[in-house]
Amino acid sequence: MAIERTFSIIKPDAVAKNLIGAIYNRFETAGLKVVAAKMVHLDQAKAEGFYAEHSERPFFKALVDFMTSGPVMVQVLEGENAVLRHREIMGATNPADALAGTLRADYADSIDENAVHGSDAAASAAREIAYFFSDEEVCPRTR
Ligand code: RTP
Ligand code: MG
Repeated sequence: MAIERTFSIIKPDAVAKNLIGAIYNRFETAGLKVVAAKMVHLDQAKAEGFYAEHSERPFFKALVDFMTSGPVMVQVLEGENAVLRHREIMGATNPADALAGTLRADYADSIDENAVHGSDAAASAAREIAYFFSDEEVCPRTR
């Protein structure tokens, strides 16, 4: 299986609950290496651009309001089959549907405030990494 990279956000609810370290521990235990990271507080334009694919959905305004409500941690994760592996450890979008032991089952309160984001495909991972990180901010590949 090829080594790939994916994009992750620890959302404002999880940052506010002091869960950054716990969530990083889950990534690392799952074999996902942090190869870039920073804390940012999204403004409305940055959040709207990130979730542009959902701009016509009824939950869009609430999603943007939530994502701008406090700082987030953004990171690039590297590992075998990283996009799918990361989605597996995140769990379903709605924490009520998320498997036990996933990040959303353990740390999310609702579908609107669901703790983490992860890219859903290799193409979106590349786009999302470039939306937040310059080339110099991401560690070069070593393997
Ligand atoms: P994300 O993009 O944040 O990783 O989440 P996801 O792929 O699991 O879900 P997606 O369909 O991309 O939706 C993005 C975010 O919008 C909110 N949402 N609310 N009320 C609803 O029906 C609804 N559906 C989606 C969630 O917060 C979701 O994470
Ligand atoms: Mg999504």
